[in-house]
Amino acid sequence: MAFNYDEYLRVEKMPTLWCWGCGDGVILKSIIRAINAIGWDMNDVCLVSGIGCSGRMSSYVNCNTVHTTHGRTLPYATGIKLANPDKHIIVVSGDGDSLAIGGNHTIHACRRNIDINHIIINNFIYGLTNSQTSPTTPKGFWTVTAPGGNIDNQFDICELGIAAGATFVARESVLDPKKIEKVFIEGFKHKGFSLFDINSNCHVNLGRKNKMIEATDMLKWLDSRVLPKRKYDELSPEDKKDKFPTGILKHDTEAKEYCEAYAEYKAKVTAKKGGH
Ligand SMILES: Cc1ncc(C[n+]2csc(CCOP(=O)(O)OP(=O)(O)O)c2C)c(N)n1
Repeated sequence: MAFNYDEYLRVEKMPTLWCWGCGDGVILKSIIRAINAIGWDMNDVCLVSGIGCSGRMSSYVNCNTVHTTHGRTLPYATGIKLANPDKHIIVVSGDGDSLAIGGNHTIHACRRNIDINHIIINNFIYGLTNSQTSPTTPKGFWTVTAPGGNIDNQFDICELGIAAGATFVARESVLDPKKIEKVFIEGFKHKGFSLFDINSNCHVNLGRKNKMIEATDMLKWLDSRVLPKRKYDELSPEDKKDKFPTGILKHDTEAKEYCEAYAEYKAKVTAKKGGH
């Protein structure tokens, strides 16, 4: 559907600070398109971001925004949602922000099933600070903190979210913006915690330092790792190694949402105290 993107953007902040060709721009556009498709009023949306290249997202979207500290997006977002249960909360953070310094908050937000949409821009590296290893950096990759090649195992963001209790979990890559938009629409409408693992390119601070010389080499690498869940499920266990399913991987509409549980709790406790 054609619409005026400028209404959703802080045009005075353009051009963005992101490197040319960065996947963050694809994700920005997908967020806007999903909000437009659902028909949310931007006055009812709050976008919370952390520190990192991904953290710049809150500078560009023309809604209520909070640019918080590194690793602490979800505590801020949880407070905002509990105080404003009728508002729509979108959290955008990097793989370092959400899984290293903020890993604890991520698993507990999944467990609580609070109605927050948590987008992890997974570019497999600390982008802003020039290439430190993150919890999703693949084994063997050069990073500034592992110049001999990363030896750590990686988190699978979706498996982590499913195990921790997130009720909507999806993965897509920036190679498929229409699919990102689709999972955002479904996840944003979902009442509960929605976790998105959006695979993105950092061709400057990861790709070109790992023999992916052209920006498009990193895009090809991204594309080679993912395939739709339906096709992934048909692979042998051996072929599944280093491949990741895309699409909606979990959608549980039955689980109790946290703001509702909290309202019930508050009513119960208040009644016990005789209404005070
Ligand atoms: C408490 C704290 N520790 C460390 C930093 C430095 N720092 C800023 S951004 C960042 C990592 C960014 O990586 P990621 O979260 O993956 O986001 P990206 O830049 O790749 O989008 C770090 C370590 C900080 N700002 N605050």
